[in-house]
Amino acid sequence: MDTPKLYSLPKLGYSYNALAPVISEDLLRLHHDKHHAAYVKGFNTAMEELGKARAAGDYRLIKHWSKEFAFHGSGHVLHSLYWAGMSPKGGEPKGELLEAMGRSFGGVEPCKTQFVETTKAVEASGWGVLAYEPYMGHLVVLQAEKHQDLTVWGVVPLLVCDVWEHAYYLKYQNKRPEWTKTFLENLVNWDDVAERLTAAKA
Ligand code: MN3
Repeated sequence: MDTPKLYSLPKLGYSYNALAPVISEDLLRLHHDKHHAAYVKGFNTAMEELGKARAAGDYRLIKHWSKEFAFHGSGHVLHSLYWAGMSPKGGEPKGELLEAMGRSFGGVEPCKTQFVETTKAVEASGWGVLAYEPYMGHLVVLQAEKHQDLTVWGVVPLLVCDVWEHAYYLKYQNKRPEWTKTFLENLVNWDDVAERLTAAKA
């Protein structure tokens, strides 16, 4: 059995003073070297603890470590995108991105305005996110108030199981594990899952 590789703190693509005066050197060092590094550490710890739980067959702390995994994992992914999404030179949207902004928002300025208004509306801590919604092919602006509530950002779902009570209660009542096990043993279209894995890696 392979052990998953550990995550590491990505290096910045520019020097620590390159974004000043918008982001000062002190702030960038603190944010990258301390805050982001803490997410990476937490992500790896959660991954290791989940591995220990699997090895021991002891899932008593699964809720805790799943939440830790989502919280630190999303923090790591979002900060990595954040650093990569900035450049000392700045720039303008062009090509395919420019066209997509036109289709989805009516242009660059409406997109930027919506981004500003959306992030203004984020309660307390959070993120503004410009994202690609693959089902309709739209660009969308989202606010992420609790990034961990959206699992690990950037993962590609391969298989999902509905565990809202409406999905199983008429037959399985409070026996959710029985529903989930039956689902996995009898219902899953593994060919579809495999195709999604291939597509996700392409
Ligand atoms: Mn941060």
